[in-house]
Amino acid sequence: MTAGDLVIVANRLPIELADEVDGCRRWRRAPGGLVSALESALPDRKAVWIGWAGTPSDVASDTSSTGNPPVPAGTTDGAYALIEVPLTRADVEHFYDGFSNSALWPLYHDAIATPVYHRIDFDAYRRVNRAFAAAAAEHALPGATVWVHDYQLQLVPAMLREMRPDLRIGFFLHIPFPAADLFMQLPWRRELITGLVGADLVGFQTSGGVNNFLECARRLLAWPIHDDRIRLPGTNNDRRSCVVGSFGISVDWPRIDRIARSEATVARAAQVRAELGNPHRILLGVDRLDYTKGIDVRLRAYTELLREGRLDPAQTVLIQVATPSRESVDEYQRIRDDVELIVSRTNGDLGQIGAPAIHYVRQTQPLTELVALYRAADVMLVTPLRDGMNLVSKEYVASRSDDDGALVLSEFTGAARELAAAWLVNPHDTDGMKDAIVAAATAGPVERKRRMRALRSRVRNHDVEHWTREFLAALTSITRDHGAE
Ligand code: GDG
Repeated sequence: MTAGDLVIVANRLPIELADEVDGCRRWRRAPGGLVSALESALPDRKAVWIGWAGTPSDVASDTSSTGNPPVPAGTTDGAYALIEVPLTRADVEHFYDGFSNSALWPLYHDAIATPVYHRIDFDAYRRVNRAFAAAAAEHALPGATVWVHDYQLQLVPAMLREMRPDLRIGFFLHIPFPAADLFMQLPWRRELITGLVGADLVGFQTSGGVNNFLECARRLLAWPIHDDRIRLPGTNNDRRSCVVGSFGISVDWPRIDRIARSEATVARAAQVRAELGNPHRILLGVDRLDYTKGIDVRLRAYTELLREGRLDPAQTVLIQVATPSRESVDEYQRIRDDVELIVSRTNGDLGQIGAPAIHYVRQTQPLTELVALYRAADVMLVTPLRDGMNLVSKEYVASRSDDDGALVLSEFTGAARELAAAWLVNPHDTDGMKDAIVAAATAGPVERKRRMRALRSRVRNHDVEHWTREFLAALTSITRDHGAE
């Protein structure tokens, strides 16, 4: 049986089905920061990744009905083993679209959209979390480290602890943890908090998340809390603590830097500019098409600037890449409609034949193309209403090996804590945002360079490998201390 001394548990496996040139569908490595981050920590370890493969088990994994190949047992380079947790269509509807993305996602993002609480959804959440915990219990070697990821799996730490008390368990939340007054809405608030404190270490993106979580733990649990440590009940021998900390995630700097400096990328960036008619200023947005990302507010601000003549439509172009996301959830259909209405109105009113004011691309792009766009963009617009971290802002910075470009960044992202040299904006304040966009678009080369150098130095020294090392080192030292208590 496959077993590891480092077990990653995440909603998705790091693979995806792709149509190859020979017409066959094959599994390939899914690109993504988390995958590269964790790979940098894996070389010396026997690692296992547990997750869902992305297609419901009652439709898909069977080759005869769909033509899909079976999920591979490991990555092609043998870096780690893959264990699939199958989800049915009902699980996807209630656990994933339902409780995870219609209750937790909006609630944890300050209820920007109204969270929907259905008991049938939570039942599925509990059931699926138990299946993930059981898979981790089965595939972890004695005393192994298990690292559980994100809001879809908050019950896993306590469930796994009960099945396998010998394990060292860490949990990291990629999205914000909300203020206690919001969290208290949840009908299953105590169960979720208890689920999380099953871990030895619970990590958040920012100190705000840590403080909110500790406040909820104080209100909901009767256990003593000292500083960042919750003392759980138990006899002297098996008494343990759950430690809480902030660990801001980041990007794979060496990989992005390599792509950004390549001749092909530099040439592609120049080609993009030429194809747009060599405008004076290119503005760029890159986001999943999600209502938390503030795509609509940024497009409205930009349109007003064009209408008022503060930006010249003949000299300015905005590219918005909006990657399709969670399309079966109603709120996502609504934000898509809102964005597309603004794009078509602005282009209808202010664009010219062959020269639209907004280039809107609702398609997933290869990373190489994204990096070329980052290099071509004079101004990067990152304006979420709330975001745990926001990797796009850090990718932009990592791509600018020419020390040029201007980042406009929402204060409500985790990244804003680290990237203070950006033009910081409040996305609820349209006038303030318009002023910041104009300031970034008209800043002189000396100011752009000064700010970009400061941003680059921060991200270079705190890349994703740093994040992985810090989290795993903290987890090891906490559990070593427990042993000594
Ligand atoms: C969650 C939290 C936190 C986007 N479009 C394409 C593409 N992307 C890539 C970006 C970036 C990633 O997706 C998006 O990451 P973000 O951090 O910006 O946002 P979420 O997806 O909401 O991520 C967030 C993150 O988890 C990590 O902890 O920072 O706060 O919400 O890497 O480049 N990649 C490619 N084509 C696209 O079209 N290849």
